[in-house]
Amino acid sequence: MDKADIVEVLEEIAVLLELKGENPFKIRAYQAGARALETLEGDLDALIEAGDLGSVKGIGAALVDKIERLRATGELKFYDELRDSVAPGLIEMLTVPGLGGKKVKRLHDELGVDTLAGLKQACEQGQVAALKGFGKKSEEKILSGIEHREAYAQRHLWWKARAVAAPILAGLRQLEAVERAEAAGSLRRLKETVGDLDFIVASDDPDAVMEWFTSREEVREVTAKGSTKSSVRFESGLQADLRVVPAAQFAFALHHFTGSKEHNVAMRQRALARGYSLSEWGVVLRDEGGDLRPESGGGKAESVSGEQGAESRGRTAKIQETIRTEKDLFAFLDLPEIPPELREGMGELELREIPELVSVDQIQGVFHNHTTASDGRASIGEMAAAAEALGWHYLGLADHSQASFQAKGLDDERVLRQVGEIKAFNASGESSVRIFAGIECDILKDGSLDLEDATLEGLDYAVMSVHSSFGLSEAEMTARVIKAIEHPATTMLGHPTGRLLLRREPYKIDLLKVIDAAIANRVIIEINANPNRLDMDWRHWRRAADKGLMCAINPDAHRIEGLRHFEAGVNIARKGGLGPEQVLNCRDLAGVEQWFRER
Ligand code: DGT
Ligand code: CA
Ligand code: CA
Ligand code: ZN
Repeated sequence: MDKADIVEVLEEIAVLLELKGENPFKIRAYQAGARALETLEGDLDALIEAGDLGSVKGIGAALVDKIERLRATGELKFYDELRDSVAPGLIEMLTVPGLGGKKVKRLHDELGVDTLAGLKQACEQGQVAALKGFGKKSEEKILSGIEHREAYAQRHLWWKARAVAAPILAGLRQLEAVERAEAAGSLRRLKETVGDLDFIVASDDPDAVMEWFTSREEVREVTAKGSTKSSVRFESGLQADLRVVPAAQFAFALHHFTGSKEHNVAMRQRALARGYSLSEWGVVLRDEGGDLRPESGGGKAESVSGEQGAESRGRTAKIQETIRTEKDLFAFLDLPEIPPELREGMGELELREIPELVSVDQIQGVFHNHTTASDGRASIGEMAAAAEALGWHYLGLADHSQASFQAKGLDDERVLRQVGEIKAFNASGESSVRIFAGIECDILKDGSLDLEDATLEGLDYAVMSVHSSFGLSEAEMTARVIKAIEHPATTMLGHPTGRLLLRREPYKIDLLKVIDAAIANRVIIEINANPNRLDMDWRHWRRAADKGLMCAINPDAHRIEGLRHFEAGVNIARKGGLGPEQVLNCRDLAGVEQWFRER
């Protein structure tokens, strides 16, 4: 376990001890230990080796052994037993914003609640507001926290859903019985969150496919098993539907179950206007009144009598035969092949041609990443090596500024020192990747910046972000961010709404005004590609792209593995309709240097 993970365990132990009402000195020992370890300058392994961990101020004797164990094995019996000794409902309550160990303990002791449902009921009955130190406002906040949490629990991050879907799709494609297999639904449309997975398979041996699908090791529960459709639920709560169709229906089924619903409605209307009815089973001439549903045995089409019926049935069969792919289907309705990520029923059927969308292989580097100087876990050299392995030509580092003290943010002096280190690194020839010296500078409550102008001028570029005072009014927050955008040192605006998908709602801000200010000041807005953020949202990019706003895809990596998240950012850029011209990451090194210089 690395240092930062150990810090998290110590912090969690402190919260659990609070929850159990343990001795405050003991609790403080873990909090102090976590702080001491977090700010430790020297090498942890060397300290352990030399037996000197206990001499670090803040790390008491009781913690030395625990830290060493976590470092060596990643496990700690004391921690596991502590977690097991607390009711799971109480641990869940800790995930409600504003509830820490002490408060959860009081709710438990004084109201007897030990589940989220119980807490919700207590809020609804006004019992929480009546508790000393809570009040009406905090009751409302807890209640809305629980309600958001319930809604959140029904969806999953795209990144996690893809990780579950990928091996299933690969497995399906290897089955002998499977002719074609695709993932459909919101996953295929690259939505930021996914409700459930949808797989479409072409096969004439559905039972073999269903048997394989429902007997996967990762399946926790089979909720339906038939020869056309099966559904399963995985450990994480994520569910998946699998539909098996004959090869002749594959394109129709894939298109239908890719959705979105709104897109399907528009497609059906377009088909109707041309005299056809379109469904997941195929397309039929309307005057035939046909129905291709398999369980209806050919349906009403069967009941059409006489020569005319036979003739139109023949024509329908011919159309059906010529449509083997989605591209054929779109062409049949005189449409270009609309990529799944644009199928949201937001006017995509009016497109006469599909604009070029940015793609993963066009990305030449990324800009907003952290190192061990603030809260990242890799050094400059390690990050550069990882970027080189990804085939990139440049990498922007942007550690936190001082106001983000919990992230060990840099003050002016440390920023300038880091600039020196980056210059030396670039000069050393250690890596073919050029490192850009940047900062993720806090936008303070009044819109001023967290570092001196002279410091900001010494950087290649600067990302400005809001990390505090989320509760401002919309007007105040908008003015605050626009003030930062107007500062001459600002190159990019970081995660413009502060949302954490399925965890925290965006703060109030008028993005239309922010977008206009960014364009007027030639400031870039990032797509924060961390799968938890994906901020700015693609819905806003659709409009912003038309107005000419420039974008940067920023993984906000805190470890080398995090750089990979840039792919999630590319997805959102595509969904937002952005082409390579509007994405700074698609420029070569000279192009990026020029942009920074001109800004
Ligand atoms: P999700 O799972 O909530 O993230 O979103 P989707 O889009 O994957 O929705 P899902 O799984 O309920 O259904 C997959 C697709 O099937 C959906 O995008 C469109 C199609 N579909 C499902 N139900 C309906 C419906 O009632 N009408 C129409 N037109 N299409 C539907
Ligand atoms: Ca779905
Ligand atoms: Ca579904
Ligand atoms: Zn940030």
